[in-house]
Amino acid sequence: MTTSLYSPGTRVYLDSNDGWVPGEVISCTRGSGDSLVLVLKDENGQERTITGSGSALPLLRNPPLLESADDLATLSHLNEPSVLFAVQSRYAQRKIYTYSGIVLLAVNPFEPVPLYTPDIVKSYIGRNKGELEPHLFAIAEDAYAAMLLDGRGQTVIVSGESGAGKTESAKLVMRFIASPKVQTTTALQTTDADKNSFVDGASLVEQQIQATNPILEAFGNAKTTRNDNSSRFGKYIQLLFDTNRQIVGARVRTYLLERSRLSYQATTERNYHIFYQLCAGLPSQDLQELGLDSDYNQFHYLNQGGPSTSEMSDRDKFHAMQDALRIIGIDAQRQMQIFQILSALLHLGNINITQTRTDAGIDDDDPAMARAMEFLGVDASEFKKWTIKKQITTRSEKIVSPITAPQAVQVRDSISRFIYTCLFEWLVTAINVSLTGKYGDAAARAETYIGVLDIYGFEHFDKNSFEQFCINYANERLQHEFNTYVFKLAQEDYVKEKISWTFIDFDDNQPTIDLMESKVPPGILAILDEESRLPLGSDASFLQKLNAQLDKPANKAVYKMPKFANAAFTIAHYALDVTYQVEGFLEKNRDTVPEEHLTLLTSSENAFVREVLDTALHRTDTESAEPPSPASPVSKIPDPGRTSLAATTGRGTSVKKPTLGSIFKSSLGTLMDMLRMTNVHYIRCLKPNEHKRAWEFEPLQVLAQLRASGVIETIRISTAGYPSRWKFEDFSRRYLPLINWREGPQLVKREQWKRICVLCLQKGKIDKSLFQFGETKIFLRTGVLATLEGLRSTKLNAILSLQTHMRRVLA
Ligand code: AD9
Ligand code: MG
Repeated sequence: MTTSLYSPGTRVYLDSNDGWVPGEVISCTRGSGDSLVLVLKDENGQERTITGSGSALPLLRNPPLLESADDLATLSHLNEPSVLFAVQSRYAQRKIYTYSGIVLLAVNPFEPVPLYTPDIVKSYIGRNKGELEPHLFAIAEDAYAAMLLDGRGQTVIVSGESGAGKTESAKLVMRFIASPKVQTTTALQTTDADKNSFVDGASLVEQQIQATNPILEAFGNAKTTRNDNSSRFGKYIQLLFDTNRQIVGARVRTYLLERSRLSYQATTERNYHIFYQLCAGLPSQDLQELGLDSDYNQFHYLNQGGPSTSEMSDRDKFHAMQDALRIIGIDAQRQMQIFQILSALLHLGNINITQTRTDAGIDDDDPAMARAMEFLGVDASEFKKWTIKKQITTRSEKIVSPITAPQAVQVRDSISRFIYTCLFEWLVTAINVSLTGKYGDAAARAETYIGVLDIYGFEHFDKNSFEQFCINYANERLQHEFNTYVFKLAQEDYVKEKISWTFIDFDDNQPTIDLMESKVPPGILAILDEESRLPLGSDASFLQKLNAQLDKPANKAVYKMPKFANAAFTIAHYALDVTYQVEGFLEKNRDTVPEEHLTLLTSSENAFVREVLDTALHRTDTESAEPPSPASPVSKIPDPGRTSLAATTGRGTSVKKPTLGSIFKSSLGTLMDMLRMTNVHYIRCLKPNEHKRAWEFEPLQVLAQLRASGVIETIRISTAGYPSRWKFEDFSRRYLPLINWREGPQLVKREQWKRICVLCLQKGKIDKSLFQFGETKIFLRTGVLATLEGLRSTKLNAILSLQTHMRRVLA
């Protein structure tokens, strides 16, 4: 086999320090045993000799036709450099989109690109996926067309690492789907889209749908080291359609907002945008009333990341956000109440907690506390008491004891984080009420939907904690769905074309998922939950239990105790191994606010504060605006999971909170069930460089992402066995030059495509084991297309020189 793969002129990739360089075989001779001696030349003219067999020999490079193919699944040689070079050479031509089978790859251009103009929007409407250049709009149109076809729900899943372009892509997809289909006359903008983003002539519903973005981004996005506008929550938005396939509304579900950011930001990072927007955008009188200042560095919650260097205009964003709030029905008065709560949080963070000899202390007339409590409608002395003391209930009595200053700071911060999360939940609810109609009428009228999932991508930092654990767990689950789906599709093609095939194994990540979420035997989340419920549970004993229960031969491939890191454990993810520091896991999973504080807050004098807490603690979905009764409409559209912060254990204050891990697990479970019911479409965003620089492509960095997202693996799955599939006619037309010039045109005339295919394969001396005929397509094993391409260009060159010769003779 190997001998026939290499001969003088064979195009290959040669290993180099930073990946591969294209090269060519100069000569090929037999070495000892089954080894080959190859003399090679790289594109810089450097020669080298390689002796060996199998994987020691260089990888094969595709013929020029395929090299920058707009669908990687058509590559004849499916190896890493081929995939990488295809994406890279397209990016160099400013083509940021490439198909990879059913997946659209999108490489971030990091500058506005003229790809979303009204004309382009229009051109993709009603067109099939393969007809035009790869594009987000083609995927969106594909989803829309599939929905029209049989009314089935659709989901567009957007994934990729932080800063890769998921949110921008998701917004463009949403805009394409929600834009008036008949006359699309307004430009869709790529960045800074929140300003003037509303499509002219858009209906109220369409405006409301677009209004969700500036609101959710203000409250749920922040500047991180990787992305100035990083989403710190997952989002699934369903655009709802009625029987006439008109948009009637939408519904948003959010997943696990990052809580720690509210009270702590790493260097150069920021808190959620909304706080800076508020300080930059409010008129000075309002600022004064709220005790704010356009110089936000005086706030502990806003100054930990160092001087803010956001490029984005907070003031403009603030006004766009206010417009958006108005569109979803939150009037100026309500907005002011929201701002009051936000200011209260900033003041909370500035409460001065001191350490006396034994316990924590707060001045009775601490001005920050006074302000915060005024806005929250809570009695300052009660607040103070329960911030510097704790109460333990034993069987017979309640014991109150002092705590230390660091503990009191923790209490204070946990309250801020809790209120902020409630406010976020309340906003999501308000958005849903507006998007589905107060009593869910729109949801009731809806017959089908297109969902767009914009979830945080796989993450790994120098230090990884509970947040990364949850994010990566979500990605494992998504990857599993993806594998199963792609594999199923590949099989369906074989069955449909009635060709014989054998089961192809692929890397299944189920063992990793089991390790993370299994109930029996307990996996990591179960062990964490158990430990979190113990009053004396600790991160250290959590780790001990992990090691005791999980570090065993059965888990050898997925669970590791790191050699050099203390207080950490390693999980082998589908993308790569990630080591998690256990510190903080328990605290973050418990996510508790002292019971006494909960009581204070839920009995606040401020009705809006009570409403915010109540919404988040008890119900979060829109249908709850009215209790469902036989008379009230019930949505036919399945719900991708509620995000309620607490189980509904009845009203009152003794709310028993489930852990964050268990909430996340169950909402992911519902989401997966939901995705399984829909037709899925995949967009994988890629980040071409770390510096957010336009048109700079770092091959190794992109390769890592292609590996991590399983793109290469899934091309392999979807094309397992037979990487190339061509319709008889397409194949015939391309390779017609191979066959007799008299017979060819005759066959074409009679449309005997299959016959032409047979003749072409005979001409290429292609072994029977290397192809199969299906009902409408020809299936080719790896390398066949490269052989045929070689023959074709030889033939065409011969014809060309013959023509030149004839012309010269005749002249
Ligand atoms: V995170 O996981 O939420 O941190 P995302 O969502 O993947 O991340 P985002 O969409 O926010 O990344 O994109 C990051 C930045 O890349 C944007 O702020 C834009 O400046 C830039 N970007 C992304 N996509 C496009 C595009 N299609 N055209 C122009 C883009 N710029
Ligand atoms: Mg994002």
